[in-house]
Amino acid sequence: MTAAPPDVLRCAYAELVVTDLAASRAFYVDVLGLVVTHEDAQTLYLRAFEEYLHHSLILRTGPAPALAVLAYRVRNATDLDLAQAYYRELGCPVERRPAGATRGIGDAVRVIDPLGFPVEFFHDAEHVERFTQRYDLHGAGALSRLDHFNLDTPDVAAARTYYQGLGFRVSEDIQDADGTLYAAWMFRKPTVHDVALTGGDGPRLHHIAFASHERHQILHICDHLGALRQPATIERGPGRHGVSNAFYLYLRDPDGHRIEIYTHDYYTGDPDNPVITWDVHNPQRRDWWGNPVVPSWYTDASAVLGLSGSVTPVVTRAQPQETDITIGADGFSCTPGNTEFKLGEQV
Ligand code: XXG
Ligand code: FE2
Repeated sequence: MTAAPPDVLRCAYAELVVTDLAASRAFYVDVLGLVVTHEDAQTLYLRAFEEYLHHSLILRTGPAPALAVLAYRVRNATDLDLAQAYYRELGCPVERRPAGATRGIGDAVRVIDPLGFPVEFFHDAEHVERFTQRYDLHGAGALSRLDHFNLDTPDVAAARTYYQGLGFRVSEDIQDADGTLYAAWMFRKPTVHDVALTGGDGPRLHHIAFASHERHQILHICDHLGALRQPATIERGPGRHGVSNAFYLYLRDPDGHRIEIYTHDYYTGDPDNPVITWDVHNPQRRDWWGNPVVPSWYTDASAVLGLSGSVTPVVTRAQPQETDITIGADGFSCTPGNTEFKLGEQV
């Protein structure tokens, strides 16, 4: 590569295709409490309480559930030219989009990245009121901001190399003694991740995650769903992750898109932030308390669309899957008594 990558600030928004906007509104607005910046008959533009850009989530009506785009914000408007040249050199489809092509978003570059995901880079965006101290509007389950994307991709090592080229650093990963990579967590903003790469058939969207400030907000969302008699919306958790140390909850929206609520990971911004590698046999890696991971969490994910809106075919993972392995915290089996989970220097 001779072209320089754009300077990515952070994950910024996702657009999901949903089949019943009223049902989606009931979930994202009435239960999760996201703020509506704008809505029309086809579309909802949502943000969390601390966000001042126009939206961090777009829900658009369509024939079948899918991911339409993942968007990263770049530092300067000039980074869009860099993005265009960078992806052209990679041989990826590239599209320049004028300001307003997406409501609230300025000039942008959209690509199909080498992993097959539809990705947008933008800098300018409309500012709206930041509701940080509008406590009169915060519910008990208030969400503060978008935290990360999680992507299913068949070859995690190749995906890690691609994201490293884009300037992302690894915070944590899951490997086996042969060096097979099962998952990697990568960041631009100084948290554990902006994007997680999960080994699986892909490209598919595993989940998007919103951060809350406190654990009690996550617990309230569980209670709220219980009171609505919708416990099946809760797929996994609440619990404490091993990777990231965050407190978590995974929900499935009315179309099956997976949404994580996430809080209390750690600062990663120093240049020598240590990488933590977990052995795939460590039963605490995905749940610190050793609770089972439901099989659907490993198998289910959302289809992704190409730039023209057609569904992208999925490539099967050829390497071993976590679900094939004897793992304690995945609900399939356990290796009791095996305390030798250390890989290299790491926990
Ligand atoms: O955000 C995350 C996750 O990628 O959703 C999953 C942090 C940790 C984990 S894991 O299940 O590996 O603990
Ligand atoms: Fe996550």
